[in-house]
Amino acid sequence: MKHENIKYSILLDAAAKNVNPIEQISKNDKITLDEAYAIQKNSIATRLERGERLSGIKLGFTSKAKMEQMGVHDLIWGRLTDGMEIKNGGDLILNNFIHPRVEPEIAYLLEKDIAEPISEDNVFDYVSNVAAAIEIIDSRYKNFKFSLEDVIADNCSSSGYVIGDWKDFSIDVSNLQMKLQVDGKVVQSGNSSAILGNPLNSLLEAFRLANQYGVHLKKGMVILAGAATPAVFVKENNFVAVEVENLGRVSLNVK
Ligand code: OOG
Ligand code: MG
Repeated sequence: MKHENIKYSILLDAAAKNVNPIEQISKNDKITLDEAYAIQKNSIATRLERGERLSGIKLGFTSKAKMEQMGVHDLIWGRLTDGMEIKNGGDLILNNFIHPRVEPEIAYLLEKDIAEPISEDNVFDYVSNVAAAIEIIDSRYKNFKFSLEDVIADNCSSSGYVIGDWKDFSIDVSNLQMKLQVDGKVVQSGNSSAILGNPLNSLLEAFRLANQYGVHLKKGMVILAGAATPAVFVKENNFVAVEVENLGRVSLNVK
């Protein structure tokens, strides 16, 4: 890995750890997509060395609404760690975030280590559950602005997630109403079909990417399919809930 890229991976990790945003890489340097993913990997490796554990992966920009909000038009993926998980109904501590946003998502749970390519035919052997979820994204770049390469290097803004009660994977999630509420008011609403036509496509895409990039997905890990609507900034004392038709409700308190 290039010296400069190691430096960026350290800067991004420090920005998250110290809750202090940095300049976009693209302001000074032109990196390739491969370099951006290498920076992400190295940056997250530093977190893992501090004792966090890889808990899954997330996809981003799987809906038009998200692409348009952020001006980025390609599918991206990032790593989740156990340190990012907030229990359902738990607290998001604002001091630990730079400028957090929340978005409504669908999560999947793996019931077996992935040991072969996954398609619609064998996905039922590996995935047991699905749930409503909230993702907390928190760009490590100033003003939440980035290029495609910038956001990939920054682990796709991943910074937290909350999973609702797990439901059976056999539930059809291709066409479900999804609502994001803040303090009891609906602030975004959409449909799960906005996520690559069906969140299941996102799941299959996640398996393909994990395989391509050599990420070992294991039993108990989660996959976030990507938001169905634009994300919303939160502030102190907000109560955030996501409701997905047939999957129920998941929430957090901003403290
Ligand atoms: C990048 C992360 C995108 C999604 O669900 O589309 C994402 C960002 O918007 O900061 O997580
Ligand atoms: Mg997301």
